[in-house]
Amino acid sequence: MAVRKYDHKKIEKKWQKKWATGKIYKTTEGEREKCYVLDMFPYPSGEGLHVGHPKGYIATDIYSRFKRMSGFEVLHPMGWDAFGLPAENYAIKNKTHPRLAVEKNIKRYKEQLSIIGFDYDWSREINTTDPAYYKWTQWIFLKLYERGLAYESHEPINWCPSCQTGLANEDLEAGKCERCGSVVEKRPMRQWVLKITDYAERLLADLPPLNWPEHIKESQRNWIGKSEGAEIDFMVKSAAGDNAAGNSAASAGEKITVFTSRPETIFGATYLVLAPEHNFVAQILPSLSAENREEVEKYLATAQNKTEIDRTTENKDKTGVKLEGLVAINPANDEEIPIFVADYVLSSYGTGAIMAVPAHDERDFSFAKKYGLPIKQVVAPHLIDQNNPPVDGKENTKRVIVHAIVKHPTEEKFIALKNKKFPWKTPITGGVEDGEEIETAICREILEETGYKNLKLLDRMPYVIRADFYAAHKNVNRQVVSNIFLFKLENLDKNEIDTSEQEKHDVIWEDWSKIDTLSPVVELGHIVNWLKKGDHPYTGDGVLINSTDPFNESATSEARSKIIEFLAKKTTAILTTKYKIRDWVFSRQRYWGEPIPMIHCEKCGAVPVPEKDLPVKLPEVKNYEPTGTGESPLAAIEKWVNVKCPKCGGKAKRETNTMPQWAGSSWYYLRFMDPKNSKALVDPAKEKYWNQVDVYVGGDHAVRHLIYARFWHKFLYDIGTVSTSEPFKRLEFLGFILAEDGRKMSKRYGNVINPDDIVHTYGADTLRVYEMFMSPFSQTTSWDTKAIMGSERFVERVWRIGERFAGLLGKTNSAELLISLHKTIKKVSEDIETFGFNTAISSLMILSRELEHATDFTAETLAIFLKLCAPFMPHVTEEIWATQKLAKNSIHKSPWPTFDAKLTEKNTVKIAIQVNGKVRDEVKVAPDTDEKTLTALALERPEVKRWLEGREVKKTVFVKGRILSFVV
Ligand code: ANZ
Ligand code: ZN
Repeated sequence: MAVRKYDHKKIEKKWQKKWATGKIYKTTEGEREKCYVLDMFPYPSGEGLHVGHPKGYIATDIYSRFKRMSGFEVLHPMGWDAFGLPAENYAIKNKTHPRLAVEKNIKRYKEQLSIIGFDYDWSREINTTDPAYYKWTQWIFLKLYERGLAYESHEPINWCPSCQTGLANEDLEAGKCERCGSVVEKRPMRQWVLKITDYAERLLADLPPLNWPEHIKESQRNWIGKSEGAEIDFMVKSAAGDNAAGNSAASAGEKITVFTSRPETIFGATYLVLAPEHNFVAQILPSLSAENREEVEKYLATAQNKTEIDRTTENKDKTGVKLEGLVAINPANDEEIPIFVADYVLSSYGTGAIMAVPAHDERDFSFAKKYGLPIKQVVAPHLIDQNNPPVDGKENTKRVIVHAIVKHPTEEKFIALKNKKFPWKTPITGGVEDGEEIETAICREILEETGYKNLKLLDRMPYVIRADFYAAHKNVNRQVVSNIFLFKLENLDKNEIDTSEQEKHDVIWEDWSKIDTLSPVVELGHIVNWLKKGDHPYTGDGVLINSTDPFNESATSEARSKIIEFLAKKTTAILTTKYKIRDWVFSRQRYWGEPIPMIHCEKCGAVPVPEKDLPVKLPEVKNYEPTGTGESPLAAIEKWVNVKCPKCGGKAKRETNTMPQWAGSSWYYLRFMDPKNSKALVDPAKEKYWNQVDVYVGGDHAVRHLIYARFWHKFLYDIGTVSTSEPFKRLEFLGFILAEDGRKMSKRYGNVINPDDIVHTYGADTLRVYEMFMSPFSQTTSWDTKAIMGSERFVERVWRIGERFAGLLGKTNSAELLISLHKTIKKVSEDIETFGFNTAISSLMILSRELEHATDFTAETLAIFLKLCAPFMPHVTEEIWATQKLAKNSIHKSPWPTFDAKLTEKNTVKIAIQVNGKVRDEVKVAPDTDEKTLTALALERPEVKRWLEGREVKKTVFVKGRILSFVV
């Protein structure tokens, strides 16, 4: 029988048309269990789609087809996020109205999407710029306003000088405008702000049960930035002996409230720091000495020009200036400590003032080193020797001990004491006698144990360690405080060592690189870390030292609240919680956004537009370019701006700021449930039915969109609009497709690959298979046009199997084929469910080879195979389905195959694939798979291909059921 040629163009066009006219993907709310599958909808840019964009869409298409065939009522919609700067800037550049530009771009996107064969129900298409849609975006704003969650503010906000608009914190990347890369300025400006901070705790608390990638949850957590700590008041007074009378007058009785996440470290607070913007700085300025004032003013000016990132980056040089003539009183011990102004403290977090504890905070540590301020350790790491833990009932003895690392005078070596009885090597260690100086003690110890006498002290570890263990030789528990020193020998002159010492250990020179192989002191980790990283403070938990009783020796976790209680008797000190997230700056001074539905009346102030007057439509204008003055272009349209106050009927003006680009996308997934409803945002029954989005797929916006949408969703839950408190049950984050040159695909680089061209040359089915096969879904990979051929061959093989079937009897399956078939059903079902598309495809490839070489198989087997392939290659499978008359209805409406567990449990073996003797891959096959099948299979595997690329296979060695080896 002649095999017809596979003509993807004809087939794909034909079926796309039939599916559309037959409305086979129409979604209705029914009796069946539902499944809501959603892509992060695109904003239709002027550049059109490149091959990277459809990756997520292909995945949801496969998933939704699989779910539909598995008996679910599937909602898989598509729409357009079309407000915002990208559309507006495109329009300005191309001198068309944004509305027209958006219409044109949407048309182009739809064409591009439609030729890939997606199963969207287009009757549910939405567009955020459609007044019928943004009426509800405005409605949500009114509800937020009603409940006090939208307010006006005049605080300085981020202003992008190039985009000419205010921005939210979420719109910044490393202090720059995320869109255009300009350094943002702080500008005081009237704006609308949404109180997302009211939801901070819930946004955090509801994360754990979500089936989202851990790194996305972590980004959300970091953005919310919860910090439990305390606010503590420090009194200010003029420095003793200072006759700056002005200061004492200006500051008498003043107090500075600090926020700290570590109140238990307060005995180590050796100075205070104020953010340059802190009120107290401006207040005290006039009473500073002329010299100091000038210094401070100069400092304030430079700080103003730095971004927050520059100010807070860990390894950046910390700068600051001291307020002369003033001190603060540490309420824990009444010590007088200096006050600094330094820009590593931000005014926007906590209280804008800190107590600096240089011994336990990196930033304070580097600042204190630079300015020569005291560093006082108050927390010691508390280690328990797990090999030698304290024994209950034994006497506890306290000791101060010392460890020394002693370097060779000329070589990269250090001294280790090699024990003669036990297999260990230790640093030089000794106890400090009562009344003895620590340095003296260690020098004595080195001399006694090694005989070396000309020592030079190089450094001392900046903190001591508390360690507990059982000292077997003395039959007591030891609680030690250990001090660590680094010495270098001036020369190798030495004294004779005592025989008692000689019996205990040998003195050996170890290579410096072996420093972490010393044993068995528990402090070793800390020591090595110090030697490798250099001086750094201890920032972890432990036990308190150098504080007062009863706090000394207590665990940091316990000391926190006890110290606050103690402080509260002397000053104001309370435990509190802070969040890093800031309220959402919601105004944009641009044209292309939803008008904020507010009216400003001379008498009544800000008055909301009555609900019945929604939507407030964006007026048609000639000039929509930004004014740059901080006013929206809408302000110039008098006919639109001047209105009557809805409250008093007097003269009033519309709000002319528009909403940010993230408004419409913060609730669109709800509208897909009920896109045409003019009475409500979503019908409650429909909302109940579709409930949460079951799988949400996208590859951007780890923070912004997801946090905004969660915020609005929770708000809508609170006002009874939705019945769930989280919008997206499961999130799959996709890895991007980069250009062949490994860079981002962009017109700018001239490396864009257009999906239309790929569909034209290879067909949509091949494009779909390739994008899913190229790598695990969440992995970022470069496009490789050469590699498409493998997917093309696979699709063609499926076609040939269909054609070949016509020539078979169609009566029997071999036992082995049946096993493979059922295993493949299981594997493909599981893999699609977990987004393991690439492995699903490889198991289909394996099965396809078996079908190609089988002597006979039944129509049922062919039907099952096609169904498994259908979500990946919907066109070619539908065509074979129809020509082989496997059923009347579309394959995409047929039930998903089920597997027989008895068959899937049958054995298969793992075959190692070697290239030049090295195992490069592994495949699972039936135990008696022959060489030919296996070779063909192996040659298709990406790993094997990689090793064979450009080389000639000289020989293959095959051991049945075990190994296939290529020699090249
Ligand atoms: C004393 C202290 C001791 C601190 C210590 C840390 C370690 P998180 O955990 O991120 O919330 N801080 C407070 N307000 C600040 C501001 N406006 N700008 C810069 N730093 C500020 O950080 C809270 C800690 O960061 C606070 O606790 C404070 O330093 C500092 F061993 O106080 B801490
Ligand atoms: Zn910008």
